[in-house]
Amino acid sequence: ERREYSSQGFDWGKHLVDNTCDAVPVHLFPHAQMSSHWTEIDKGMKVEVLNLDCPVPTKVYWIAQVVQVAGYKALLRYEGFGDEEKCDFWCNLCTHDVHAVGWCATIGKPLVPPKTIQFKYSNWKTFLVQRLTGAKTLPNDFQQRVVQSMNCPFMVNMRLEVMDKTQISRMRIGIVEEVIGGRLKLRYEDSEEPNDYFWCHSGSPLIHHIGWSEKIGHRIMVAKKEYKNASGFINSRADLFPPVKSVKTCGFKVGMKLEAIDPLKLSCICVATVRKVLKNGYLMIGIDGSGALNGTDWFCYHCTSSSIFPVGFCDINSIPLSAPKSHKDSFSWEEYLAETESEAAPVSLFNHEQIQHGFEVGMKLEAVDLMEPRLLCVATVAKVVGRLLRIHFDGWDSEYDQWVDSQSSDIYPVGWCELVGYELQPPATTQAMSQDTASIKKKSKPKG
Ligand code: MLZ
Repeated sequence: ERREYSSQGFDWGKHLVDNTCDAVPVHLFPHAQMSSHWTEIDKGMKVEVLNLDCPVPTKVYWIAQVVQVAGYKALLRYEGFGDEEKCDFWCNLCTHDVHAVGWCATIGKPLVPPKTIQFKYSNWKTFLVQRLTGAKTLPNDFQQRVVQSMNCPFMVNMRLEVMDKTQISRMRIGIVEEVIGGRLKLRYEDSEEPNDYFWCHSGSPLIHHIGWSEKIGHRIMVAKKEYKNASGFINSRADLFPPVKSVKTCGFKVGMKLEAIDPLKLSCICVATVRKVLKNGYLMIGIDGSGALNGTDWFCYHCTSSSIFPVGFCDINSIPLSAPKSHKDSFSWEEYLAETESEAAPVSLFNHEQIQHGFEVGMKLEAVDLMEPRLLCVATVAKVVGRLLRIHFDGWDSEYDQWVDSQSSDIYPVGWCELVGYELQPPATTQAMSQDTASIKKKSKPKG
């Protein structure tokens, strides 16, 4: 069942046209519904779609041509309008009211031309035959594929391990309360607050199967007894989670320096240190000069993570490196390493996998605000550095920007929220912005 949201009157089509922007194509998001089928979708193809310009009380359909594709959405023009664009309309191709050409005939529904242009032809049949000869349409089983692509192996009441948002250096037990489009709404099992949730995608690196922390030697806040037996809930098994690259020997050593995305301020890449080496290639990374006591803000990254980089990465890629406060004015890695008597983690230890992704600066998408992961927002690719993307939230200060991997499961195509029935946060308006800049967010814990 889909929920309907108004998204406060936000109109993706208008936003794209006003800003003369393209959207990131659906097939660039490996975790997104219909991703592997989307290369077949192109402008010029024809579909049968609800006729909104027809004075009858029942649903009738007409043929339309795809003028432009933006994520899941398409700009459509009813056949018969010729070059006239004034009645073009945006439509999510994955909704129930879009079908392959031939669908109406199959189920015995008449095709009815829009009222505005009804006078134009006396023989619509001949006109359509002409227009449809050789035209591409959707695959016949398009609707079934959409339904199938909504499947998610995670179920309500499943127990798993999830990062503790109040103390990111440890895990906690979470219970799946709701699944929307592959995203999970999790409740911390031990939490007493009623509306205390954490949202993430089922492919997120922040969740693991029950038993994972114990296996890799990570901290988890839980009584040993509860950890093993829970009644009424299903303990998640390892095979539900995306496999991580296995590493035979992890060369990272405690004390080695590196550069890392700050998990609490994702617009910054910071000077960081390996604080702990766990099993199976997992590391605890601390941001230098962060000041939190007892390593409560250390963060668990896998050694193959695309969010950690060798010393010099920012410099090579002209990204400002965030140095510890004590070194803000002039930072040099060479001096810093000497001063702290530490060594840089060797470049060979990092993930060098090149990804051909196709994301380009200026393209629009829907992105999770990871500081408040309940929020899915209108966003733009602001920078591309190899496989790394800088995501900007439309209308918000660049302080809110986030560095994410191009294969992150926290970014989605335009129209995704509409497809799965989730609220989309529209761009901040200037008015809302000025209220907000009064309290520009400093480092804070991720919220629900
Ligand atoms: N009002 C909150 C939420 C900001 C959400 C921004 N999303 C891009 C704040 O200002 O912290």
